[in-house]
Amino acid sequence: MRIDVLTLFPEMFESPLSYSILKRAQEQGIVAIAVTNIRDFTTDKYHKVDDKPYGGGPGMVMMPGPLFDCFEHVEKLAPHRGRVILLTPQGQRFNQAKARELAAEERLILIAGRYEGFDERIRIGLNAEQISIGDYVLNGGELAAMVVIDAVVRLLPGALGDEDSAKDDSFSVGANDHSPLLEYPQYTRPEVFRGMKVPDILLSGDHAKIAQWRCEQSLERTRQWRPDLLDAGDLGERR
Ligand code: 9D3
Repeated sequence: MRIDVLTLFPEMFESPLSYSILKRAQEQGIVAIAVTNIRDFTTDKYHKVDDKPYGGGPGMVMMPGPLFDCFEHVEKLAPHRGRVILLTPQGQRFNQAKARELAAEERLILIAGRYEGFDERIRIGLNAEQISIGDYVLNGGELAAMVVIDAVVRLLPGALGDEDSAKDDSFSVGANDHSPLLEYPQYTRPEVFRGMKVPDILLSGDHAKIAQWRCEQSLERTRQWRPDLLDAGDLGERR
């Protein structure tokens, strides 16, 4: 997969892309991620990328000119157009189903905005989809773009080591990436930590019993902490 990111703050992407799974996936050629600065496509003396909204109102709006020029440059860097996605608070809520859908693409072009928003002709002219990562206000689309990249890349074949991917296989009980249930409680050494003991069942060696216990724990925690996940609508959506 190739992912292009258009942003006014390319440096923000450097650190998140240089660790762990995202780093390894790039090194192994599973994904190529290119970050392009929209400001490089300004033509005026002040490298202006925003302007006042027509009709008045607070804040500034991203101008269409530099973004279109940037997009048209980036678009030509690879054969497929793929999916063109604006990160905006108005978008559809990003979730695991959307991550799986995007992971099936050859290419993504993510556009992160700043200021109060994009000139509407950007969305229309680029025929872009919109994605929001949740109902809270960020300072721009960059962190949202990184969230999408993180969630999508780990789904690409080979991106996870064997150890990680095994968790998602059909033999795991209770929670996995396709399940609407929360994770069961996990323990590692020592057997007793500050007076708190690992549940006996996990030390019993009875794998059928352990599987059943984990399943019950997943269900109970979901009931207690995320009952919304057990709503019929949600169950259907995730399958
Ligand atoms: C005054 C109305 N505000 C909309 C809620 C203006 C506004 C605030 C913050 C416009 C853009 C932003 C910056 N946010 C994003 O670019 C963004 C975002 C977010 O704020 N929350 C969740 N997902 C996303 S994706 C991009």
